[in-house]
Amino acid sequence: MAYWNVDKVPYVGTGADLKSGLGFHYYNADEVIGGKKMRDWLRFSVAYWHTFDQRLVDPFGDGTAIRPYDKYTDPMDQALAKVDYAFEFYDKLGVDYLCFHDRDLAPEGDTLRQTNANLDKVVDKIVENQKTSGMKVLWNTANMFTNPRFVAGAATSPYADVFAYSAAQLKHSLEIGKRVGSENYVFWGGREGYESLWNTDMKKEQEHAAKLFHLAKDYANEIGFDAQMLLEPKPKEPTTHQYDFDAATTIAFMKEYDLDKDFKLNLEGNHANLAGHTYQHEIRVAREAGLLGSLDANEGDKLIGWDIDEYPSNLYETTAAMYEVVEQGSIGPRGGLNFDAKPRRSSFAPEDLFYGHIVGMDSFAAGLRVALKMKEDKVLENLVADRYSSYQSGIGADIESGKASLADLENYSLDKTQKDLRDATSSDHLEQVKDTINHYIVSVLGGK
Ligand code: XUL
Ligand code: CO
Repeated sequence: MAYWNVDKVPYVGTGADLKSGLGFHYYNADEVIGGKKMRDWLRFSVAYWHTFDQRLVDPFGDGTAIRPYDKYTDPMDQALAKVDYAFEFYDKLGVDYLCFHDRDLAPEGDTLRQTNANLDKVVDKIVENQKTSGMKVLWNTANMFTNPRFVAGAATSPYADVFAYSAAQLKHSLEIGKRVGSENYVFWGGREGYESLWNTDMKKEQEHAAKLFHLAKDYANEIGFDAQMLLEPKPKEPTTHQYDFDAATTIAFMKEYDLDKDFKLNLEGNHANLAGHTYQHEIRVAREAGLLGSLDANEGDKLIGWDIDEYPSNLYETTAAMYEVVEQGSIGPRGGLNFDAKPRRSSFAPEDLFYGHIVGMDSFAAGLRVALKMKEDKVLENLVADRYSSYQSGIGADIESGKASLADLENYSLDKTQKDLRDATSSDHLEQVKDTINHYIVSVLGGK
């Protein structure tokens, strides 16, 4: 039976009619580029929450989404039916991975025991569908931010019962991760932060957050759930300050609490922007620390101040992100690109879920093609090597090797004139570099 009124999305390439509609122009799943199939470079994943549950609400308005399973009025009937819609969606789109929160899948009961029973029924159906489709789970997670019990956090809640409940919820979520074979397990601490420092014991809250992460990893080891653990930074929203602020802050936290051996980072475009960074910056920081785990694919909007989770379409940003990925050789040991993204409130039709993923997948596929070509031609590599070449000999080599003391450097510098130091620098021709990048984007994609 066809649940979505859309055909399987074909690869049409760039030769097709510009307005040809549903089709990939740059994403050709089985094409080998840079030594790997595109599907293996990108490992695209569909986010259950935004794709199947999101009603397209915003802070000022109700949801506008029209979804084909709205006809099911009983929440459990709808939850079970949605699994069928989801798996047909994955097949038609041609993705290999899905991601979900526990609460995306099934309604809560009054007790955790009842909630777990609802959830297990839906997970049974997901496991069945995985067997027939081969779909894999990139990561799962526990939603510990929506229910009012998490008003002041989950692990960082001042209320011990809430910590205990969160740990219990997490335990079941890890068991589900094992059942569905999740390759990673994500923690996004939506409410693990504070509204005000005046009533907050920040040290205690951060110790509690670390405690729950350690408990989770220990339990995963105990049950043989071999997922890569990931922390997902975000600076704020819904809290005024979230402890996992950005990549650098989270890495410092991981090192302080001895989590950096077992955890890596899941980085998201719009979160980077909220922290005052580019996506590329966040990926670079994680990559250079050896802690890049996976990516949530979306983008923000310069004109809107909140997390809008827009499908990525900015080729400049996707090229920059994929440049870092190509540099690392992969997104992460088991990473992928999960579309933590939703349509705008005005694109409320069911097929817009396809268009959104198509523009996102095509944008990252395009970025990958450009980044690989830039890397192959060593454009930026040569430029960067040249920029730092003064460290290869003379005083630069002495600085690098640790041979030069402050006294040596004083001796070397004392009689250098203003002109000598001006002559030691040279223009980086940054505008020319940017023109080169534009030229790569246009020519690589145009020639494809
Ligand atoms: C929220 C966000 C979450 C996490 C998973 O901004 O990104 O959807 O990815 O909880
Ligand atoms: Co996310």
